[in-house]
Amino acid sequence: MAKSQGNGSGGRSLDAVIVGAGFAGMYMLYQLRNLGFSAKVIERADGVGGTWYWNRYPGARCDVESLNYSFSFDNDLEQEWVWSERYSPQPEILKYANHVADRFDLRKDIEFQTSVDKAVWDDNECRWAISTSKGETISAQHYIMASGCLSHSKLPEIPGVDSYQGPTYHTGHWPHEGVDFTGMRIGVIGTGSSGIQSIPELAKQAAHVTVFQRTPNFSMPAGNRALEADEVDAMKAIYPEHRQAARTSGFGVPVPLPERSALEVSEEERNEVFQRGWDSGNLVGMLLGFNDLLTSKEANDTACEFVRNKIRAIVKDPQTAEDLCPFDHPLGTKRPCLDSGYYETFNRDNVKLINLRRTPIEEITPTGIRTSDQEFTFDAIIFATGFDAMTGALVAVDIEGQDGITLKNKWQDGTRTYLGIMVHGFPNLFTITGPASPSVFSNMMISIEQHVDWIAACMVYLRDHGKASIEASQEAEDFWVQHNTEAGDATLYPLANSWYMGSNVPGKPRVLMPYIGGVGVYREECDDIVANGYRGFVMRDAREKASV
Ligand code: FAD
Ligand code: N01
Repeated sequence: MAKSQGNGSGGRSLDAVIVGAGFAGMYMLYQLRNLGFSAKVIERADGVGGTWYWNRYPGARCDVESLNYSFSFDNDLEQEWVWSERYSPQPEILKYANHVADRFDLRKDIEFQTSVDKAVWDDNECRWAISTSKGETISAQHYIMASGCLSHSKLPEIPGVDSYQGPTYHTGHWPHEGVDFTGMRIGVIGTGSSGIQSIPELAKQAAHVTVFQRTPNFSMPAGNRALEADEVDAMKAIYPEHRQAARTSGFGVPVPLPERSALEVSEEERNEVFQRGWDSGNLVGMLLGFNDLLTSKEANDTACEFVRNKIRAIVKDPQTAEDLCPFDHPLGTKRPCLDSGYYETFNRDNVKLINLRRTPIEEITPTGIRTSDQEFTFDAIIFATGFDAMTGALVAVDIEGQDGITLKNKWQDGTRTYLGIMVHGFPNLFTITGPASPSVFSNMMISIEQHVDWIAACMVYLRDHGKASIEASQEAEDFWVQHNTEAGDATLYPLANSWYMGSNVPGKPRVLMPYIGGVGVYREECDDIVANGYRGFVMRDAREKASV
């Protein structure tokens, strides 16, 4: 077992540094420690949980069912933990993350309130020099980014965004003590999942809520409810088979795949299938009603119209209903949402929708928000404006690979990875749920576990074979970039201006970042690559220089 030791420049020397103590970083640490590697997690926050540490806004909860959205790597953990709701709320998921940290004694190897700011690859030593906000530079053979796909929050690019004098809150950085909006007039910018979850709760408390919507989203009722003891027991009895089915599924949740096209059935039958999907309270319930909803615009249009008719039936004011109806993207191509009374909230007297397509925001003022036709005064403004997704947290660290090339520069025209796990020119850098892996197109727990297991096995292989480094070859990376693009181009995803496509960040290259080939197919590919001697990867013996 490699011991943590000095690196000659005052810092420590480790087998691995892991960035982030969300579910990915915690499981990575657990695995590496069990395998005898010296590893430390560096985490900016003062606690574990990642997403569930930061996103504490009212109404925050998962939208993959808790019985699926949980770790499967430890049978006892799986059997002992009891989820209270179908879609458990943020405090319970954070409690689970803390339970995992305590149960496996992870905290002793996590350094909180510390950021990783820079990492430089030394091609002679085959090691990373990783600099932290505490002024330390740690030497590590392996550098593992578990920094999250949705952890780098962003404010809107609106003139005057810093000029508002009242309190502002971003859903991704919610105060730990909560916020009491009683009696306040508040403005909310953003109607993605965070806005859609929080607006109904905010409306119950605040005196008045003005919702600023640029793009209407498709949302379906979550059908959230308390879980019955017998259904939890029933799941626990079949967990091994259930998890295995999830690992080989398309989206990381075992659901039957449809065989028919939406266009080959009568309108009546189609609407019956959509109604079942709508009632299922399942994120992919409607999308998996037919086999062509993500590939045929004509088929997808029928599902869009079904949802729009639901919105029209729920929202009483016809203009508000029409403004809430999405027309600019196919269903599912922006992340679909599950809600608890979102559309109904617009029937309340204290909620008003502002359609920014008609009256855009011109500026944020010291007292509120001014659109092209009105000035609003608020006691607080909430930014539900999302994240620089997939790449934001990765390139926020100044990562310098071979020949001084930075990850940021390498990706300036679009993300390039092999399997979303490694990047050519950056040996021994692993990205958990990185770009071009199924990641956000899946139940993330399944994808996190698969990546962590793959990386851990790879590190064992290197150790057992006396290898100092592993790197994706240029050819393998080119192949995977092309494959990822082709998989995306066969779907409707490129039609939307979504964070999947990088469209929410000005200047970000327009590339479908996550891999849509499916969790099961992707896992097979990863396993096949290993079975074929790590096809597409180049390894170096200690101190051996190799041209890759
Ligand atoms: P994160 O949980 O994002 O953790 C990354 C950690 O890295 C953070 O704690 C961050 O502080 C730290 N970090 C980043 N950069 C640095 C640095 N330079 N130095 C130090 N620390 C750093 N997915 C699902 O599958 N189902 C769901 O229902 C679901 N719900 C979600 C709800 C919300 C509100 C959001 C925002 C996301 C949701 N997701 C969901 C996606 C979710 O992000 C993943 O499921 C999962 O929690 C990601 O875990 P992670 O460990 O990979 O990353
Ligand atoms: O962020 P988003 P999010 N002016 O990017 C608007 C996961 N998640 O935090 O669409 C006006 O989806 C922007 O408008 P537009 C999930 O994967 C899950 O809500 O760009 N508006 C959009 O409406 C999710 O997809 C859950 O036109 C501006 C909104 O802000 C991901 O995290 C809950 C604007 C941002 O929506 C991100 O969700 C929460 C501007 N200048 C999050 N800039 C679950 O339910 C941005 N917007 C499990």
